[in-house]
Amino acid sequence: MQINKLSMLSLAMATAMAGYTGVAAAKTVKVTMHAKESMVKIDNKGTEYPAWTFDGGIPGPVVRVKEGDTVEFELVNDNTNKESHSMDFHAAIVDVLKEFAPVKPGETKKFKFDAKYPGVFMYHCGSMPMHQHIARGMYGIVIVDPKEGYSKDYPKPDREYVLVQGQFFPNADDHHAIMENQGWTGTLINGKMFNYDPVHDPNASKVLEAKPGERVRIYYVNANVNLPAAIHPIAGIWDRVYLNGNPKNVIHGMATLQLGVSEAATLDIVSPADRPTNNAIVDHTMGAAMRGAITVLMNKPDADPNAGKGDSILIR
Ligand SMILES: [Cu+2]
Repeated sequence: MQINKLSMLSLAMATAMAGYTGVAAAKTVKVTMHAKESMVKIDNKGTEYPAWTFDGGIPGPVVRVKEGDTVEFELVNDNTNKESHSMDFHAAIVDVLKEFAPVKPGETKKFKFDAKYPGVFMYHCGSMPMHQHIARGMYGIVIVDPKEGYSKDYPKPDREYVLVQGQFFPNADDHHAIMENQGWTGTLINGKMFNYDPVHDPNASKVLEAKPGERVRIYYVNANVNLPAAIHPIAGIWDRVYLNGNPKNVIHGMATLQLGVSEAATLDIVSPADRPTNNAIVDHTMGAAMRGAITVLMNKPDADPNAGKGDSILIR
């Protein structure tokens, strides 16, 4: 993600000169992504897979803006690619035939949209066969922070983490099988099976970390091709769940949140303050959990002070 400070400045100045006060000026945020057809590692032991990606990783880059901002987006389809690709931002209100149209290899497309609603949103490639482009890794998350900022109803979290779930089909070329949900052998969390689960995968080395009693905010996207997800923090309860991540859509005390395909949510958990504990954030759909959808959250006094802060909310 790139932010064009000049554009931000000119808009901010224009707003200031128009006499507005008390409301943060809307910014223009420039985002450029390159479609890349490249090998990626889809598990902790380094198994390689011929992915299609935004910027070379699964998921693509985190796009984070504030409600009211304008996103100026550019998709570069590198001329080394074989496929057309496109961008479908669920945070955008535009024309599917215009802004989201396919971009051929060697071509570039630009469009812009205003982030009108706060929350969390999926993005994905919409080129045909769409299910294959998503299954091979072309998806990611947009976070639109509310313009009002934090409040009693939307408290400031101590840590933030992004979790994007996807289905893994090892036979990447068989798009008929992917459409029929056949041959699905893995669930990717931020691009890897058991990415943050050293309990079930001896090759896993990463976990989510927080200190006891901290409020941990998870931004979750279900980027599965065909299956809903049932998101549950084992040994915990979601203190608050914000449907689609919108602070107005709050539910308290949820054990499990069902997320349909492409659905996203913001989930808060607060661990006991008086002792170290662990949670396992799972897709409670057992076929998904056992294929890789288990994420360990360690709540410990010596948690890395930088984990889940600033720009390090998606752990690669
Ligand atoms: Cu694509």
